[in-house]
Amino acid sequence: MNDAHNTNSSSIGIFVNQAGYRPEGPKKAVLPFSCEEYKIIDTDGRVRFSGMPSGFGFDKASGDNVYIADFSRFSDPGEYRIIANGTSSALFSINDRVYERVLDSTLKAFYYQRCGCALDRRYAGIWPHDACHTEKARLWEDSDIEVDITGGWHDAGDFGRYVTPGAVAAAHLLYAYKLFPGVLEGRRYGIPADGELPDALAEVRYELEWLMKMQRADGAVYHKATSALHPPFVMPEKDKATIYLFPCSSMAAADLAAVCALASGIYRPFDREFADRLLETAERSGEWLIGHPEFLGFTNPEECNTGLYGQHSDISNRFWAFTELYSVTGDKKYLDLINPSVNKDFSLTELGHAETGGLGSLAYILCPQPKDKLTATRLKSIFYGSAAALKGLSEKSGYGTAVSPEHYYWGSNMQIMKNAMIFALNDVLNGDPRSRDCAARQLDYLLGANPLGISYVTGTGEYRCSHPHLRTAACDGVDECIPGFVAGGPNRHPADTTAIKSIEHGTPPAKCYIDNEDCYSLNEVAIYWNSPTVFVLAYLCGK
Ligand code: 9MR
Ligand code: ZN
Repeated sequence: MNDAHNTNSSSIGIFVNQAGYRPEGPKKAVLPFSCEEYKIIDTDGRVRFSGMPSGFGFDKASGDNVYIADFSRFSDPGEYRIIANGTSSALFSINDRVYERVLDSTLKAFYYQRCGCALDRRYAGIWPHDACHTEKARLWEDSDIEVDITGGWHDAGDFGRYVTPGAVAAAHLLYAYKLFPGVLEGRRYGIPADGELPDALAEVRYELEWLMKMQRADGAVYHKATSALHPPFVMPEKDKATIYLFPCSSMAAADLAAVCALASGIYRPFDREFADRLLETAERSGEWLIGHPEFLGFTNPEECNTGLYGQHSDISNRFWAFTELYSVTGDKKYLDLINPSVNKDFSLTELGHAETGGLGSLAYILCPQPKDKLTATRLKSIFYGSAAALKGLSEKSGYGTAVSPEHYYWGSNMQIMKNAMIFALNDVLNGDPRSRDCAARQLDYLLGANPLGISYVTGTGEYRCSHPHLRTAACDGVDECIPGFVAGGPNRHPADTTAIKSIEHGTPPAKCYIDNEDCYSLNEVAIYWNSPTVFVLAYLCGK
């Protein structure tokens, strides 16, 4: 077990991005107290820069009056702390490669989530483990029937594998590859190589192979593969509970069709056979969706308590599926299904893990096939409007955080990173240069420039999340936590026993967090919390 550290320690009263800042980029630290002067000192204790913080005022999410130390002018590469009033920031660096390091580690986290294969020391370092969940699964509705669905990524701190969040996480990585040329292509970050494939695509392929196994012969798709109950805290290879394939849902069919269609275009230059298989799978689920226009939701059977990922509608998922299918095939039957749905009432910028209208919009805008130019322009302007609204929100926050104080829910860090994705997309689609700094500021928050001064990414930063709700990390007997995982973050509606007991009533939203492995409603990890983070980092690395 790692040594606990107190995130409210007076030794870290000044909050910075603990991964650091690029020399030429904006640099802001946040102080929850006033002072005449702050100093930046290097590791020899020499003062390298000083300045006067400016008052921001009351920050509602933290309940603090905050002050901003803007040291953007200071650009000397090195390692520093900021000191003022007898308190200090955590150590941070200024160098060109701050984003690249975090990108590699948040990408590698997907490898650590692999199910069905041993994690070898060569790649896993001090966090190896034996192959897990290698048995066949049984159909929930007829347990005599066994199906091979080995592979894919564990969803989160549990060992469940769920189609909708898996498809969305894979899509975030695929779009990062597609939209930021040159960033993911050449990256080798220590996973088993797969021919000529860039590592990031090899990793996503691991998930895609599993996703395709979740398809039934008729194109319907099982919603999830989990044990009936959440497994105890054991290493995955020790979890021998029967895995069930739960009933199909139309969201699963749509998200599978969408991500396979998207992937078929991306993998084609590397591997035609794989691309064909992806496309056939996508079309089979596309046909199933067309033949089953009614919503097929998902509810957990009474005896099952694993993740629900339920929805009340599949309109956004169908929109995403048909736009990706149209984009890759040019088949008019899909276009005819997109046109009516684009005018229905759902968010056209939601980027998953449940609603996927934003992914559909993106597919439509980027689609090389004949399409309605006006619709494409309208969709682009919706991203512009959404980014403008988020910018307005961030200006009301002392930390520049693009989320309203009321919206610190379960997985708030995901919400903040998805909002950062909107900034990035606004830049990509509308060439809005203000978006870059807004996106970077969300990352500053995630990496320590937040009201608790903690980096929410394991392995990054001096004061960082080290006790995530992640079975492998809790049970491997290794002191150092597996790096690269994004914790859920502050949740003003704590929902697990330890969090409910520990978070005092009335705690400001952005402080409703403790670094405790029992707290699944605050401190769990999830693939779809890492994936928007990877996307944003890839965007910034490409700038
Ligand atoms: O991320 C999900 C969050 O939005 C929900 O509020 C929460 C409770 O239903 O579930 C979260 O998802 C969890 C999933 O159900 C099971 N695997 C772990 C996920 C992350 O906590
Ligand atoms: Zn497993």
